[in-house]
Order: sequence, then C-alpha cells, then structure tokens
Amino acid sequence: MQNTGMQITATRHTATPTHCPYCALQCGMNLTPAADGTVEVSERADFPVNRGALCGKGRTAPAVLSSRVRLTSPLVRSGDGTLVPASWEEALGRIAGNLARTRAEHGADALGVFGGGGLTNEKAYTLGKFARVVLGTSQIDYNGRFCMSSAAAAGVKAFGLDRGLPFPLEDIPKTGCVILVGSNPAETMPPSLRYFTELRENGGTLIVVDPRRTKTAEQADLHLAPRPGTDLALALGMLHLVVAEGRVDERYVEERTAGWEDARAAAMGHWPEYVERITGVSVPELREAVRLFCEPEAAMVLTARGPEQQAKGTDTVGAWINLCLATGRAGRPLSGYGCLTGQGNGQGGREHGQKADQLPGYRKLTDPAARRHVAEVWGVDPDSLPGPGRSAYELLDALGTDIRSLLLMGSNPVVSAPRAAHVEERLRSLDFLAVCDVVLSETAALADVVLPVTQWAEETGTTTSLEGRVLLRRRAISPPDGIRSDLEVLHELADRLGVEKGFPTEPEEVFEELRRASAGGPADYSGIDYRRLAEENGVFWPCPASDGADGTDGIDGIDGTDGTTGAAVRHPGTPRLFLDRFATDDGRARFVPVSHRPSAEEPDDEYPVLLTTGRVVAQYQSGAQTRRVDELNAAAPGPFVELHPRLAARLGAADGDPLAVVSRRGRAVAPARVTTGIRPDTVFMPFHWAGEGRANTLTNPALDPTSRMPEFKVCAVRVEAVTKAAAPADTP
Ligand SMILES: Nc1nc2c(c(=O)[nH]1)N[C@H]1C(S)=C(S)[C@@H](COP(=O)(O)OP(=O)(O)OC[C@H]3O[C@@H](n4cnc5c(=O)[nH]c(N)nc54)[C@H](O)[C@@H]3O)O[C@H]1N2
Ligand SMILES: Nc1nc2c(c(=O)[nH]1)N[C@H]1C(S)=C(S)[C@@H](COP(=O)(O)OP(=O)(O)OC[C@H]3O[C@@H](n4cnc5c(=O)[nH]c(N)nc54)[C@H](O)[C@@H]3O)O[C@H]1N2
Ligand code: SF4
Ligand SMILES: [Mo]
Repeated sequence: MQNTGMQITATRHTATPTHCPYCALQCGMNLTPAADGTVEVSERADFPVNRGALCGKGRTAPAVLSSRVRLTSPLVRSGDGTLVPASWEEALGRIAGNLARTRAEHGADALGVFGGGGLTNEKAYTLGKFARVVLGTSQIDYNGRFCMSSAAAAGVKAFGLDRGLPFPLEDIPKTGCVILVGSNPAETMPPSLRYFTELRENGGTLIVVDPRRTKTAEQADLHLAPRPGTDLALALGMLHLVVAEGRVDERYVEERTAGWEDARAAAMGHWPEYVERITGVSVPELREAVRLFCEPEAAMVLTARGPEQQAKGTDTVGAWINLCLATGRAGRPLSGYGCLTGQGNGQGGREHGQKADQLPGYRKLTDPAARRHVAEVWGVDPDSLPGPGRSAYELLDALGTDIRSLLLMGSNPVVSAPRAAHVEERLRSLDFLAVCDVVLSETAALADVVLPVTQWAEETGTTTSLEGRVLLRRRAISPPDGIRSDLEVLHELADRLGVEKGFPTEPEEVFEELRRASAGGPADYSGIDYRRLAEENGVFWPCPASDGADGTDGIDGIDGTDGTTGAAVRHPGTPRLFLDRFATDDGRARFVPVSHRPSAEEPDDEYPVLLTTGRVVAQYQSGAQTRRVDELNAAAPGPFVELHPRLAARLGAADGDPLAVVSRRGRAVAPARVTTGIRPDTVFMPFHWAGEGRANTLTNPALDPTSRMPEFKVCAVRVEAVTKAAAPADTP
C-alpha cells in the first residue's frame, strides 16, 4: 500500500475500480481514499488481464497525486524570465492571445499542437478537433509517432487495419510458439509475463530476438541476439529457410493472401549465410528458430520497439508479417502477428485524430467521405478542415521557423525526442510555448505558460489497451483546488478563441460525440458507452452500434437505456480480428516485397560502436512522473551505459566508471554497467533521464519513409572512459 502523504478530498471511502495511468497493459486496480486524505492502491482481481498483479510503477502511481511533486497553480513567464504563479484567467488569456496573434500574423499553420498517447480517448479526440476546428491548423502530431507508428503502417499495408494485437493476451498461452522481437515485457509490462510463462508450461516455446540478454530473453527457449538494426534481414533469412525447407502453407497463401511471388523472390536473395554475416545470428540458430516456429499447429510473432524504432521499421515489421503469412499464421485461431503497443492509451490515442493525417475512428484526413462524415458531426464545412501536417519530429524540427507557437499536452520531448539538444533549442526559439502537464517536466520548464491539469485518479475517461479493449478509468478522488482538466482547458481556450460550442468538459459527453464521429470508420466505437464499459470490463473495437440490418445507425437505444432495441442487437465487440477475412478490399492479406538495407548510420572508424536505447522496469518514459517517486528512484536512480566486458576492457573501464558516449549529435556521460548480456559491438542506454546522461542527446532523427518513425534503436557512437574530474557533458 502506498501512502502518499498528500491532501486529497475524498469523494467516497469505498474502493473505486480503475486502471493504471502508465503503460498499455492498463492493469486493473482499486483505489481507496483513506481517512487521512491519502489514497491506497489495492488488488482488483476481477480485471482479467493482470488478475490483480501490478508492477512497482502502478503500485506507486498515487505518489504523483501529491501536491509535494505536482503543479498546483498555473505559471507564467515573468519579466525577469522566471516562471511565476498566476491566475487561470491570466494564464488562459495569455495563451489565447498569443495563439490568436500568431495566427493573424503568420497564418494558422504557424500554430503547432503536440499531443500524447497517454491522453484518454476523450482528450485525444478533443485535441484533434481543437487543432482543426478552433485553430484551423494542419500542424498537429503526437508522441505515438515515436512509439508504434511503424507497426501501425505495416499492419495497415498487410491487413488493411491496424489494431496492435488482433487477439486478446489470453490466447498466448494456448499457441505453439511465440517469437518476441525487440520486446522486453519482463521490464516493460511485468504482469504480462505470466502469459509467456504459461505458454511454456503448456509445452509451447518462446523465442526472443534482442541484442541484449534481457530478463525476458532469460525466459526464452531460444534467444537470438542480432546486431541492432538487422531484424529485417533476420526475418528474410527465416522466410528463405521456410521456402527452402518446403514449409510454405501453399493453400493458405493461395486462398487468403496476395503478392506472394514478389515477396518470395525478394526473400530468396537472403541466403542464411548472408543473413548470418549481417545479423550475427548463426545459420543453425536460424534453422532452429524456423523449426520451432513452423512445427506447431499455431504460432505468433509479436514485435515491440526493437525492430520498429528503425528508419526501416515499416519494412522490418512487413518482413515479420510476411513470415506469418507464408506459414499460414495470421487470421487463424491462436495464430497471428501483433504489436505490443506501449503507452496507456497508445492504441486509442492513435485512432481519434491527434495524428497529422487522421480523423476520428481511424479515418484518413485525405478521404473526402471521411471529411464529410466528421465535419457533419463537428457542425463545420468539410472544406474548412485542413489537410495532413508534419510528423512529430518534423514538427519539432520546424519550431521557431515555420511554426511560431506551440500548445503541448502529454509529452516531454526535451527528454524523449531524438536529437534532443536540437529539439530543446527549437523549443526555446519559439515565439510562444504553452504546456499542460501534471508536473513541471523539462519541457514545461521552457514554457511561457504552464497549466496544471488533473490526473487519472481525479477524472473519468476511456483508454484503449494494447489488446484493442476500450476501458473505463473512473474518477476515484477529487482534484486539489486550483487544478483543471485538459478538457476544461480546451473548452476555455476554444471559448476565448471564439468557438463557444462543441468543446464539452464532461468526458462522457465527449465520448458520446466520439462514438458518432467514429461510426462507420475502421476503429468504430459507436456501440460502446460508459455503461457497457462499466458492466463488461471493457469492449474490444470494432463495435458498431448496430449490424446495420435495420438501416439505422442504431446509436440511440442500442444500449437498451430506452427499453427498446437493447441487448438483442448489441454488438459483442471484436476480441479477434481477421478470422474470416482481412480488412482489405478483397479480404486478402498483402505480402510486401522487402529487402535488407543498412541502418541510416553504420559504424565507421570515428564512431565504431552501435548505440541502442530502451527502458528499465522502475522508470516510465521521459521519467517526468516516475522520477518523482522515491521508491522508483531508489530502484533506478540514474542513467547508465550497458556494455560488454570485452569493450569495457578495451576502454580500460570498470563497472561504475563514467563513460562518455559521443555521436554526431552530441555527447552524454553516464556510469558503465558491465555485463556479458549484451553484444560486444553494442552499448545500451535507457532514455528516462535529462541532463548529461540523456540518451536522446545521441540518437539519430533519421526517419522511416512511410511511418516517419525516428531511428531510436540504432546509431553509431564512440565510447570513451572519462575520469570523474574530466570535461562535463556538452550537448551541441
Ligand atoms: N518500465 C517501463 N515500462 C514501459 C515503458 C517505460 O518507459 N518503462 N514505456 C511503455 C511504452 S510507451 C512502450 S513503447 C513500451 C516499450 O516496450 P519494449 O519495446 O519492450 O521496450 P524497449 O526497452 O524500448 O525495447 C525493447 C527491447 O528492444 C531491444 N532492442 C534494441 N535494439 C534492437 C534491435 O535493433 N532489434 C531488436 N530485435 N531489438 C532491439 C532492447 O534491447 C530492448 O530490450 O513499454 C511500455 N512500458
Ligand atoms: N532514445 C529513445 N527515445 C524514446 C524511446 C526509446 O525507446 N528510445 N521511446 C519513444 C516512445 S515509444 C515514446 S512513447 C516516447 C514517450 O516520451 P514522452 O512523450 O516524453 O512520454 P512521457 O514521459 O510519458 O510524457 C508524458 C508527459 O505528459 C504528462 N502527463 C501525463 N498524463 C497527462 C495528462 O493526462 N494530461 C497532460 N496534459 N499531461 C499528462 C507527464 O507528466 C509527462 O510530462 O518516448 C520516445 N523516445
Ligand atoms: S504493467 Fe503497466 S499498466 Fe500494469 S501496473 Fe505496470 S505500468 Fe501499470
Ligand atoms: Mo511508446
């Protein structure tokens, strides 16, 4: 139980069932306000995904509700350059005034909006609507671009639809083999590990593909440790062997797919020996992986950020999907390809319009029918909706030049964006920056106006978990005085910018509109409402309001509240996708013809080592929230550079010695963590910290041509031992 030592006005003293504020597993938990004004987390056994289990981040999440660590008042930049407390009137007035002035002087596209995959569906939807309807700007994108955009792009290409997992987690223990590619759930989603443990207990096998011997890899039957950035070649090598060993499911390929010949031809150029040279994974290991994957009746491939956060992430995921398609392992029971989405609302946040090219319901901003539908729900002229804008990194890179003012909600790019020193400099060069956050993040600290907003436990809203399961997060406590919700902020700003209607502050009212806006789109939520979510422990989309047989959209009355239609036609939701057909026009999945290509930056004499980045169990993302929790800081106090003893010996460095890691973007310093669990040609840094150990000072913003995902997982660096007294980190 976590006692947070803060003042909270309890709305009631019984347990409120809700969900964790952090990752996409969206573990269920109960929150109970205590008599002393603190709040306690307890086990919520009725939610099937985590069955009561929580990681340390979830267990300690209430600590961030404390006024000791959070923002308690709006802040504005004063004449002497410091941030000082201000009234809401003044803070909101400054934001509205600056946005209006910038628009008048430079046009609507000089206004930028940056959102986050941690925002609820209601907030993400409202933020997208605010950008297009109130500001009239095309320049909106969000941090999900840095997260699962490559997997999303590959999923849409191959299956016609992107939903992270096309099946519930409960299917994992029942399949025959799972290949986890660049995914470390033992640290990033600990309660999910039991699905993989149960898989092995049931006789299935687990293959982990990761350049590091992670806690997850330790559980695997087979661990392949490729050179970072070579997963594309690895998947093609496996496909080559599938063909050579006669393991193609010809009948499935014939009946359910298109494009095999070209994909096959591309794969056949990737001989196992050639793939061994590129990846460092030996031919016998490759063969063993193919055998384990192909022998059972059913199998799955799950990717996460390892193969996705590459400048060729879309093609890489495409190659793993090709492997599934050639072997008949997609759109069949207990088989398929899935992406383990990351942020709390990483799935829903990518469906409802905070993405540069998107309208709610996963509709395309360029599709005239989609524009008409959404414009009608919004009560605006379809022609008034702007077109697609820049992707996240491109938007950040344009700050201070094309984009003069930015409204940021739910992200901390000073720590989490690639080439972060440059991004920080771009943020500083803005005419005006407004940030809504719960804490004074490194990005909020640069703002002209900071607005303190309510948090998960203080507000109701929905998230969509990595399973595609829409969930209800309930308000369990009242927020402190002086704090407003993101929805209230957008309502107030819209009002001040002359749009009085269409920005409700009640989450349920927003959700009702989102239902209508999403109706008929790929991510159709129209059959879902708060009452169902409360009763059913979540509903999987697509969930249309009716089967359309009666010709109505069925939204009113479908939930039975009016006592008419109701349960008889209620859509059950869709836990499993593609079993009958894929979401393409002809129902067939598409192979993509892809070939290996090098990373944007390969090692050379000057920068001979590969840097990859990722996470540790006790910190979350940019650390804005978790670095404010004592227990988590004690467990993971700061950055480090993981490296192999052989590399450490070459540098003359021992465990704990400070190392400088230098790339073409800058220099970072952090202590060495020497381990045999990493390739000798690679170093790893977690990205949760600001300051001299910031991993993103080093990373390469080379973008995937389709998804616009930066290459967080591979860049070339030089590693140097430094004495503690030597030069401080410099971040050009
Ligand atoms: N504790 C914790 N949990 C989290 C988060 C957090 O910040 N902290 N964030 C959440 C979010 S938003 C996300 S997106 C998920 C991310 O979840 P994961 O994808 O599991 O996390 P990462 O650590 O980024 O990357 C996974 C693994 O990829 C490996 N890797 C690096 N380069 C390569 C490569 O080239 N190929 C392959 N195959 N593997 C490679 C790394 O060694 C690492 O072990 O976690 C979610 N959960
Ligand atoms: N090198 C490297 N960099 C990476 C990655 C990597 O693997 N390697 N991974 C990338 C990935 S996958 C991701 S998802 C990004 C994430 O990186 P960020 O986008 O920086 O994510 P967070 O740290 O979660 O930032 C969320 C911010 O919003 C605030 N916040 C939380 N809830 C709310 C809310 O409801 N409203 C508002 N207004 N604010 C809120 C938090 O306090 C925090 O300051 O990092 C990316 N960066
Ligand atoms: S695994 Fe994710 S959702 Fe579950 S408690 Fe930990 S951070 Fe929260
Ligand atoms: Mo993420």
